[in-house]
Amino acid sequence: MRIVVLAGGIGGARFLAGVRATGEEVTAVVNVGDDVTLHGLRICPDLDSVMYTLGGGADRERGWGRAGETWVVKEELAAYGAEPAWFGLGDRDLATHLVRTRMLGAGYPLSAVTEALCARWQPGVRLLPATDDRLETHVVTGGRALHFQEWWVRYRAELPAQRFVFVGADAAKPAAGVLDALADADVVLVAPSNPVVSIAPILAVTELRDALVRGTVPVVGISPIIGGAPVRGMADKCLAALDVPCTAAGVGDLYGARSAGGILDAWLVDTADAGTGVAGVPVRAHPLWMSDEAATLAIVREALAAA
Ligand code: FO1
Repeated sequence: MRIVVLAGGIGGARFLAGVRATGEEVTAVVNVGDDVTLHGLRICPDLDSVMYTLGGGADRERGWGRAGETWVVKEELAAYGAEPAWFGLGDRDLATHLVRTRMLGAGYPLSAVTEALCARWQPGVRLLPATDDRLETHVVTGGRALHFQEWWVRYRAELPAQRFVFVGADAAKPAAGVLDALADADVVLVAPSNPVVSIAPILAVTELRDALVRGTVPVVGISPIIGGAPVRGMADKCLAALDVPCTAAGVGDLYGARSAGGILDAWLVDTADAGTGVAGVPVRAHPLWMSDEAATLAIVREALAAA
């Protein structure tokens, strides 16, 4: 069976470990809206979180960056007063950004760069960026726009977001391989990632979203909200900016039923949210805590059954 997963970073990586455990052929279409250029290097947080986590190199509790990381270069940068000091670049992580930046500079698309980096990490799933073009999430707050990373890392998402703008989305095309993967898939899963800053920037790539909506491949979403709270991260602050209720129903409605121009054919909610209704979308309740890979695999099997 061919499974395509739309995913963000930390939650997406944990979910993908369960999808990989099915032993099926898995392609992850990963958010690039978090990507940023800092200190002259192109950094792709969600692609790297998935690659390191599935490749066994991630720092488990941090959720991003490398295990066994050191921060000597970061300290040296700070000694020079080289801004931004609020974004932590680890010494091991830097090698990834140096290789990526050099390959991008040589003209390779991000999809080829990702494939090259994955040759080392062997994540066990195929990683594709949603687009090879520039697409960056900027946050409008207090009448000005901040790059997502500044809002998220420097200000811990404490500044009230009025709007999220996916800069470049209008011109962005699906990355090489994405449309073929969607066309050949037996099922598409929407990972329990942040719906606003991880999944929405993927769906902002118009041809990608159209391929989902107009395709015949069943799309099953897994709720990132359990009992009215995000499993991890700050989805609640992001949803608030869109006036979307921080509930399993709210996110299900945000994605919408395929029959109503949305993307969902089925919606998986936690047992705490059993009875959730989403217009036009069959809902199934199943424990959604990804406490370990076996639990995540059970969630994936339930999603495949829903498909
Ligand atoms: N998150 C932080 O909270 N602080 C950091 O200093 C930080 C550095 C960083 C470096 C590389 C990278 O790939 C991710 C990094 N992140 C950091 C996480 C990142 O901001 C978020 O994980 C994603 O963008 C949100 O999914």
